[in-house]
Amino acid sequence: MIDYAPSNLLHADLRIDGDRLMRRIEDLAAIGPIDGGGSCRLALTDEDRAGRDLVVAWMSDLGLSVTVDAIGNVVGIRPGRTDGPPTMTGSHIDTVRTGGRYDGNLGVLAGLEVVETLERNGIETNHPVAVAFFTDEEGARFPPDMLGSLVYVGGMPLEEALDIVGIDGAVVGEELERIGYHGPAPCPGVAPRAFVELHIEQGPVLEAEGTTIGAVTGVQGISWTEWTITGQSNHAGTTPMELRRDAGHVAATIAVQVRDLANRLNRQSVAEGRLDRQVGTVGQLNLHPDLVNVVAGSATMTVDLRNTDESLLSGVEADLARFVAEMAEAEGVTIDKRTLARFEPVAFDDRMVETVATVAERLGHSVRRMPSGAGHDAQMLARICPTGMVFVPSRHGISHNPAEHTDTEDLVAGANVLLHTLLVLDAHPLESGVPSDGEED
Ligand code: HGY
Ligand code: MN
Ligand code: MN
Repeated sequence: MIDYAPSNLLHADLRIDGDRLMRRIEDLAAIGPIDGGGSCRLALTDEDRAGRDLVVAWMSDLGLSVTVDAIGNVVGIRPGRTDGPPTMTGSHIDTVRTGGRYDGNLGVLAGLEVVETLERNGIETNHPVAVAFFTDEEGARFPPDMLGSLVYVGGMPLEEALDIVGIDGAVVGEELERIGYHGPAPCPGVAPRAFVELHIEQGPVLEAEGTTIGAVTGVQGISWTEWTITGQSNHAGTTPMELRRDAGHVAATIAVQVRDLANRLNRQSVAEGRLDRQVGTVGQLNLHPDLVNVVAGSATMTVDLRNTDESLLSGVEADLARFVAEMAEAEGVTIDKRTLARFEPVAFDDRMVETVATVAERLGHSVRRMPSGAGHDAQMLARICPTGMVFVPSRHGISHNPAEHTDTEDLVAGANVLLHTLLVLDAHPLESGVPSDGEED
């Protein structure tokens, strides 16, 4: 285990410049602005391009060598004393339609702030330091989520990703060309020696406990499916109830069942004293022809199911599928199901988790270990290198909402934990993919 006693704390008094970080956060938030102070920069839209161009300009201004790969991932590298794989940090700058200003952006801009802090203090690291933003982390326009980092780590062939059709009919490869980010660097990308991502928690835990830093232990499993229900459009006034094949009724019933399944499983978990919690969301629901006086002939909806326990998540998927089949039989409709994303739970290397926790304590912050309810690029990088995450609190646990907020002092605390975690990882050999017990290089 890394011995992070103060004597080992390199550059113990080094801190990031909070004002500089906040200026960059505000400047990026101003791209694709929406009411309430958030941003809308859906992946590969013009707004995403503008955000990308701004961050790439900042990378270049900092003297980083910038590469763009074939799925649009952007990596800026600051050289170290030696060549070889970088210690990497980063996240995403694409947003959902109702995005806040910190989701993803904090991790990328704190990475730039770490680089600028090293530059301005004349600190040369042993290894290169990389700051990355990955394409389409949200998956809201082009599913699955974490698409760019998934391709980066070799989890999806590039050609398959380039062919993905979005919710608006656009195609990933064509949009990358259109915005000028179909880059020359090959996919999969270079495996970093380690990856650490700073992110807002997007949930209520840290705030409720009055804790500043989360040392993230892993990411829960994610199941996204799209259901297309085909019934028969008919007259709302003349069609007797028993003759209807109402796709809208089936869709609504499925949405209620998603909530009931989650609640039922959570009651059982609480009764059995387990910590797992099921969540279920119907985020998209479209009826056709979507008119007041027509029984819906068809419906398309999405179901997002998540759990930290893979067997429970699979069980909920199976329960829902059975329920949908019974509903289809009863209402005389047909159902087509398409998987949009399916990722099993990910556990981060516990020595990375302990490094984040130890650094946070050494910097005087309260810290707790916790899983992530949201998906993150880190869950993909964990497939190819030792990976950890740093969380900071979200006010009222709100995210994917322009009201998303984290106090400046917490943002700065998180960026300082990121700075010193990267310095610890730089100072320690990472043979066989894990921090060693603290010998110097
Ligand atoms: O969906 C998620 O968990 C993330 O925001 N992409
Ligand atoms: Mn995010
Ligand atoms: Mn998000």
